Amino acid sequence: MKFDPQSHLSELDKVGYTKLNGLFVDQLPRLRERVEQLFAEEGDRAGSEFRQEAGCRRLANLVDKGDVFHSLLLHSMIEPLAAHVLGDDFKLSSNNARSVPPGCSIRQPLHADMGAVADERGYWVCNTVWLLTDFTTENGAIRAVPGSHRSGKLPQDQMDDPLESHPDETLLTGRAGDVLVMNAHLWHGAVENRSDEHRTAIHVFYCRRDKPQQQYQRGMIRREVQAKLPSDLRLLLALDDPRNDQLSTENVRRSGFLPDNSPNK
Ligand SMILES: O=C(O)CCC(=O)C(=O)O
Repeated sequence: MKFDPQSHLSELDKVGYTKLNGLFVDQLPRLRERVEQLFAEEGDRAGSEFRQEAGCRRLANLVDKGDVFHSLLLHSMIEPLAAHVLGDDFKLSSNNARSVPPGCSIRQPLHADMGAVADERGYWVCNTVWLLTDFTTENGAIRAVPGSHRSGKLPQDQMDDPLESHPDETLLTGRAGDVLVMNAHLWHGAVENRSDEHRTAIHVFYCRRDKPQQQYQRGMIRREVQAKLPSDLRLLLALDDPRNDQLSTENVRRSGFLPDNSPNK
């Protein structure tokens, strides 16, 4: 694998996403095994700590659910790209998985994650999608509108129906083991799965430190798991950050498009 940092940074600036090919191929078997084990263990509850999504399988709070996920959070190739979008002072916002079952006919509306709009300091959300399976033209890959992160607008305010195709949208395909890094203000959303296999990915979602986490890590990760985390991960997760406690405790858990039917709100 050969990476050209400058071309990834330029792509992030210009189109709003970039792909690192084959970055975690070695870790695929362990990650796939753990994700499928969690889907089996959690059954109907899977994803309920955040939001469940009609027609698709989700997992939330992965930092709590295995060391195998921890190595993705501070990857040396990803950190500079996230910092390019967010500035150096960023934290984890959430760590989830999403899997589109074979034949799933439901698509996501175009959205920006958390419904986030860049503010006077600039961008504040950056998502990384770790492909556990190939993303093909048939199996529920992510569509995105290149350059839309620069619009300062949300699709729901600009389109009659964000479920419809956008004239400029393109499909982000890739191979298992690739990582897609997205400026998460980019208008994007996964499409239907017309194949006969699951399409599965892990999301490591970051935000600027002055914003709320999508999922309050200190409140969700069990104390015994927190106690074993090294200092660089504690910092990333904002476990010892009183400002984050304030920002992230009250009714956040915001999705860019999923309704909140959680009993916590
Ligand atoms: O399909 C995926 O893994 C990403 C979907 C997405 O954009 C989201 O759930 O916000």
